Amino acid sequence: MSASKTFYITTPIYYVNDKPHIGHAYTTLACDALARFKRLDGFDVRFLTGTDEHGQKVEKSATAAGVAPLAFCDSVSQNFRDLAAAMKVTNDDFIRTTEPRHQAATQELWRRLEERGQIYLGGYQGWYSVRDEAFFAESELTKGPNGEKLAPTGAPVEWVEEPSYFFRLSDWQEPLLKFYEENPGFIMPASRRNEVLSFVKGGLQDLSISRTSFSWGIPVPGNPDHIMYVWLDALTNYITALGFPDAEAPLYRRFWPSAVHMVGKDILRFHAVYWPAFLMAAGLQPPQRVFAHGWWTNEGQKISKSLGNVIDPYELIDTFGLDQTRYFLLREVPFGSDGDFSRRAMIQRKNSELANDYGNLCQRVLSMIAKNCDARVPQPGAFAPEDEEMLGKAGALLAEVRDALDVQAFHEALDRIWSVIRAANAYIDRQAPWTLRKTDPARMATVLYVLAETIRRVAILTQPFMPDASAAILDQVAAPGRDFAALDAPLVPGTPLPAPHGVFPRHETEEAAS
Ligand code: ME8
Repeated sequence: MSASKTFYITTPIYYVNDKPHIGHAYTTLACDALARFKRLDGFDVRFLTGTDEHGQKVEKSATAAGVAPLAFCDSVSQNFRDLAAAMKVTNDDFIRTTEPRHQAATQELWRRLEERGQIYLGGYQGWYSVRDEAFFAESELTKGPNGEKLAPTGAPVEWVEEPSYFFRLSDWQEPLLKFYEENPGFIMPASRRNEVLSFVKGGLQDLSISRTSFSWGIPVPGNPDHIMYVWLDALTNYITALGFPDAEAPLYRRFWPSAVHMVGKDILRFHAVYWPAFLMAAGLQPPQRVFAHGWWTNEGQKISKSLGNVIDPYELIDTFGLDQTRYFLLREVPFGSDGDFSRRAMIQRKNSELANDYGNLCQRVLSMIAKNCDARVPQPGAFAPEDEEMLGKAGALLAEVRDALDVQAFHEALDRIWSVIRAANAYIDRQAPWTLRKTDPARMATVLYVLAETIRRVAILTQPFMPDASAAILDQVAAPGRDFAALDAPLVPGTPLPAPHGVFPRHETEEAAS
């Protein structure tokens, strides 16, 4: 493995004011698919997720639950950890912002900013939304039905007047614009990049980065009356987890700044404006990419606790299966766009793309081999042009999937894979090995070999998306290796195969039949 091929992927760290839902599951699964893909592709990968535990929102939730903040954080953070495990997420680390390592890193970042003259003490007067943990200018506010002032996100705002430290964000407008210009792939997708560019071009104001009116946060070094603004605290997690401030820390040296931060579009500004500004101001390098994906709705409605339509990821996994859920979330919506969850669409994809297209292909080929080829990898004869064409399509797939995932286009990667699955189903129908069984058994063996080899290649590439089903398929064809280097190690004729079994059950309900 080449040491230069490193890949650092992060999820947002989730607030512990709520239990995990489909939106959190989505971001984490997307990161997991990428991390798995890069590992199979020979990269040295670091994958981080975790929880964001400070701030007024969490403090209020703990008070409402009648529990001390840390005890509250302990239990909700554990829910996020458990969900990651239930989804077979392969994160290497799970960070909590209440850990001592994080307090040390955040205070050190503050000191560096202060040493470089980037922080000054002033007073803050303005509107704050606790739900967004963000300050808003009067001009950004809208009016609610009763004339109350609302943040652009629809969250209520409160007037805050308190002493505060400020970060000289206004100094970073030009350096940020230059950075975006020189790194066109920093903000993805392109539409979001334009949004950020026009925000920054509109002018940046200094940012209030400390609070005094509550205490659940990291103390400001040298002035413990202040705690740090929760976003300065939270963003620092990405370097804490690599061992910052120790510049010699092996993880920091290996993985910074190769980071891809995966976030929802709601928190793009914090990641694409404030975070690189903090880093540059502290003399550190900004990350490689921030990808902002879209927003899920439920059967056409905004997902919210008050509407009672929050989708529980455990329920999805129980009802539809883990691999099916992973597949659906990454296939249904072009990554970056908003998407709607509907049971109908979920069942449709589970039945037509997984059970019919992929599942039936495997089942038809493997049961024919079990019955007619002595349950061994068949011995092929010379390949006909149509065989070469089929194998060629399967052989070209890695490059296509790699290109798609380099720009986080999960839906496109899956679409490419499915075009090969469909081509294989068309090939089997055209070649009709069930007829060849009587007329030309040698040709049947060749056709079945081509199909088994195609299935092997496809299953190696579906591993990042559907790890369990793909592993079961690879077992059933006795694949000699599992990573992408093994794509070039074809099935060995004569190898005994285990008894085939289906891995993509149909979803049998009244809904499915309707
Ligand atoms: O913002 N559709 O945490 P958070 C898609 N702690 N994704 C969704 C979603 C939906 N309906 N709802 C949530 C925070 N998400 C901060 C982050 S990072 C340094 C600090 C996902 O618990 C999406 O990734 O509010 C979104 O950005 C994230 O959850 C917000 O999680």
